[in-house]
Amino acid sequence: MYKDKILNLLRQSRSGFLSGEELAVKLGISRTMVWKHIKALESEGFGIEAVPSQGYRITSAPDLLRQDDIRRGLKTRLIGRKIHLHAEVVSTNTLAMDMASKGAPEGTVVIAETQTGGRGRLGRKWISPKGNLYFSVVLRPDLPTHKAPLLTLMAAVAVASAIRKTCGVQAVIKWPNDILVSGKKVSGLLTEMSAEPDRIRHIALGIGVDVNMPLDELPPGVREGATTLAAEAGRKIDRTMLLQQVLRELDSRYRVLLQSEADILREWEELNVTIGRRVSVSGSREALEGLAQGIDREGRLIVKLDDGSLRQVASGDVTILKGRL
Ligand code: BT5
Repeated sequence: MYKDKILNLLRQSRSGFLSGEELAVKLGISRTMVWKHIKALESEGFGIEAVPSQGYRITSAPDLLRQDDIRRGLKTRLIGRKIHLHAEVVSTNTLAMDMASKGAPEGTVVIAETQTGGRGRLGRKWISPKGNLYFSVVLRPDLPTHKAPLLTLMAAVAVASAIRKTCGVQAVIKWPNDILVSGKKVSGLLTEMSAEPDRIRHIALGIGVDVNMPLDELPPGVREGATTLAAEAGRKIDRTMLLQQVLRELDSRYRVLLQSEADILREWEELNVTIGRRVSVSGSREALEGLAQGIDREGRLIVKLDDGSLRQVASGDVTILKGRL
């Protein structure tokens, strides 16, 4: 606590400097305690200069997410009311689902710097090195279960627009849960649900974004289909700003979605690269190939097969068949 306060005071100081004495007085603690907290900050990776007669000054900060930084200027109504930040977890989605079942309030966000058992869909892995974003949002939407896929579409819109605004790259959505930049995956979404027979009880909306990691952190076979925002933007990305923007975009769209899905679906259509393309779909009930014609009001993909018949696909993996449009 004092550690964070010292950090904030130093950051707010006009000259950048504050003496041990000034910090001690402002916080009502001894100078020895100030010194101990300065040492603790240094051990967390902060560069702190101590200049005689001027005091302490921050010269560099570790590339770590911090509660205070995330909260500062966030200004969301619901999403991020509670934030749990961890250095390492097995999976933020597993943790968020567990917390939700124990009563965690709607809007709780669980974040980790790295995951040891990050999960994709269908038992697949989400490789989670440091330098990226991994987080899950607890939602308790008053919606029937068949509308749950709309939350994934909403999250995809939020992530794609946040990436566009924060990083200035053309992020697009591939149905159902991929965000692509330059045709490569930069983010994946995992929506998990606990439900009554017909109503959603709670949802964990899991979001992984490849931000600043070196691409060779991903194994061959995965690397070729992936990219990072830093690589695409040609600069290191401020993860806190990106995270805040995703949370803001989720916050406003969630409210809209609970009223009517029309606006979200329209935005989704504008940002997606699936509709109008020839696709093959695997991992759903039947493997099929055809023209992706649109999505219905529940977020299912409508595929027109070559015999002219229509199929509504609720889940699966889509490959866009280039050159056969
Ligand atoms: C997804 O699954 O794309 C959902 C990923 C969701 C991850 C978030 S992180 C926070 C939260 N906590 C979790 O445990 N999960 C969520 P899917 O469509 O099944 O794609 C998985 C496939 O993407 C893998 O089989 C790999 O081929 C590829 N992949 C794995 N790690 C990747 C990465 N870091 N970047 C890009 N592609 C990756």
